[in-house]
This record gives sequence, structure tokens and C-alpha cells, in this order.
Amino acid sequence: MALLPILCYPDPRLHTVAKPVQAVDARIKALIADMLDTMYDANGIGLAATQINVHERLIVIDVSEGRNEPLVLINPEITWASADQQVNDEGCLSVPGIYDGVARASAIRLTALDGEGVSRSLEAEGLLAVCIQHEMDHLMGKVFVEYLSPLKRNRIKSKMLKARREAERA
Ligand code: K1U
Ligand code: ZN
Repeated sequence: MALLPILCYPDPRLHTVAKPVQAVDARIKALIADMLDTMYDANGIGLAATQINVHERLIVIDVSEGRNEPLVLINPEITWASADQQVNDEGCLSVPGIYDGVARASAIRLTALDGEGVSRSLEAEGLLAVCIQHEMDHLMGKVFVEYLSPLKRNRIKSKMLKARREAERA
């Protein structure tokens, strides 16, 4: 088991646009295992490779109650999004302690490779749809606080920088 360090907002590396995974090989399979360990250890429901400073299009998710239904999405592409949107409170392992409402498509369809490199089609709604859209934003270098007002975002940035300074001093 390997736990990977998670980048914290406002780290500029969180704004890197990820490149497609070229091959689902041993390196990617080891990365998937480490990302799942890291996500479960942090009590998250998702993790994008961007958050662990790997800039390839790879996401892990588990929204199940039992925390035993991992979903791996490699090179995900949304093929349809409902016009209907819903506002849900979101959190982010890269912005610890901050939760706020974001409007997202209520339902989506997507294609992706699974952890074995097999092409899959998927439909999602509810928390799974929210989480997939949040993680796909990470792959595009976007953090959920960028949907909030500049005032809120600047307050969050200051809070995160203060917390980092205090952690460095301790
Ligand atoms: O950092 C991340 O990308 C993971 C993030 C995923 C996420 C949570 C909630 C809405 C959208 C995306 C988290 O796992 S944050 C922590 C968490 O477990 C959680 C927070 C709010 C609701 C449900 C779970
Ligand atoms: Zn996040």
C-alpha cells in the first residue's frame, strides 16, 4: 500500500491540463492501486491523477456505502449531459474543510477505459454524476472553488495559505 501526497489549493500544479493515458500498462495499474489506497485513506469518494501531481487522464471513484465498489475511469469523455442541472454541496481533498454548492448536469453519459484498458460506456446520475464531473474538471486543471464568487474564492485561498504557513511552522 502506498499513500500519495495530495496537492493542496492554491498549488498552481492543480491547474495543469492532463494528457491522455497512452497505455494501460503495469505503471498505470500500480498508480491505480496507489490512488485507490490514497482515496480510501483520505475518506474521499473520488481522486483525480492531477491531485497527486500526475498529469494523465485517470480518475478513481467509490460512492458506495460499503466503500467496496471502486470505479476506474481512464481517458473519460462525456458524450451527453442533461440540460437539467442540480446544485449539490461539494468538497475536495485538495481544499480540505471547504464545502459549497455547485450546479452540474443532473445526468451524464460517458465513455472511458476501465482499469484493464477495456472500453466502457456508462450512465450516471446523483452523487456519482456529481463526482465524475468534479473529477473530470480536475483533469482539465479546474478546482470546484472556481465556480464560486471571487470573494468566496479569495477567502478560501487566504484560509488555505494561512493553514499551510501554520503547518510549516509547527
Ligand atoms: O478531491 C476530490 O476530488 C474528492 C472529493 C470528491 C467529491 C465530493 C463531493 C462532491 C463532489 C466530489 C471528495 O471526496 S471530498 C470528501 C468527501 O468524501 C465528500 C464530501 C462531500 C460529500 C460527499 C463526500
Ligand atoms: Zn476535488
